Amino acid sequence: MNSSELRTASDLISKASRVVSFSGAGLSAESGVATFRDANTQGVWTKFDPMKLASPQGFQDDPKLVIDWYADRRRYVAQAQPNAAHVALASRGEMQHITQNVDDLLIRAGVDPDILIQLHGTIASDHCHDLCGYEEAINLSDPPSLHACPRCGGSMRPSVVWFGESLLPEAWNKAEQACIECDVLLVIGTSAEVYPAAGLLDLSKSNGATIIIVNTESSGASHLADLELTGNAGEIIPHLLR
Ligand code: BV8
Ligand code: ZN
Repeated sequence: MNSSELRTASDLISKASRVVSFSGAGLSAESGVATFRDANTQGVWTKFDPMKLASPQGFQDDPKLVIDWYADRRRYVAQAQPNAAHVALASRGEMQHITQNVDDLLIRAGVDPDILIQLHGTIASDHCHDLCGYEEAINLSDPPSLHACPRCGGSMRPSVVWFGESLLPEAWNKAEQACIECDVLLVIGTSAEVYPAAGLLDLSKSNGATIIIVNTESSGASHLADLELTGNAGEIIPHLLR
């Protein structure tokens, strides 16, 4: 990435009236939270496929294995710190933030939960898999093991959207609206391979937004980029938003 691209991108953002960020696991990579693509860097889980574990089928097949996997991820997230990209995004109170990430690093960096859209839910709470409506906040540093819903006796599971599950309508509608209305969509650290979330990038482009991508490599969104800045989010985002 050269400095003139950085300047151009920074000018586009400063002149825009409505900037929305759209982030994926790469935003948290420099905080030590493994991405899905190289989830295998998370040691003990090298022999498991996240796509299998993050699914209702995986939970049905081996609920203890799935809950233990989330407990391990929760402990990782608890000891992780927001990186410079999270902090830079949090410094821009006028922006709206859409994330596929289930960690709480943007919130811990100071992003107002009211302007944060967690498309795939949050690892910081559990709810009843039998949908009685019971939910509870989780202590990420001391996560629960597999346990029954205290209200109906069903199974408690993380409040994330698993593969094969629908996204929450409220989050989806808010994200769609933001992508349609924004002038600049700042796409950070996503392979843009997970749908329907990745479809929001095409929607935003077709509604006239300028697409700026920050990623360490090309991605499923590269063909939509007006500008693609190659490098670490933790280094580039603070320059773009200062
Ligand atoms: C659904 C929560 C249907 C769990 C997650 C077409 C339409 C609709 C659905 C589908 C479709 N095609 C296929 C599907 C099914 C599926 C899907 O998309 N599969 C993919 C893999 C092909 N989608 C679903 O199942 C969705 N649900 O469609 O329901 C339905 C309809 C009606 C009725 C019932 C059902 C649900 C998808 C949500 C899944 N849940 N997370 C959990 O986390 O435990 S998704 C999960 O994947 C995470 O959210 C994670 O964020 C995401 C992976 O994507 P990325 O964030 O992009 O991360 P990735 O590792 O891939 O990439 C990281 C990037 O960062 C890389 O590009 C890398 O280069 C870059 N990077 C690394 N370091 C840095 C960096 N960049 C900058 N700086 C760095 N330092
Ligand atoms: Zn219940």
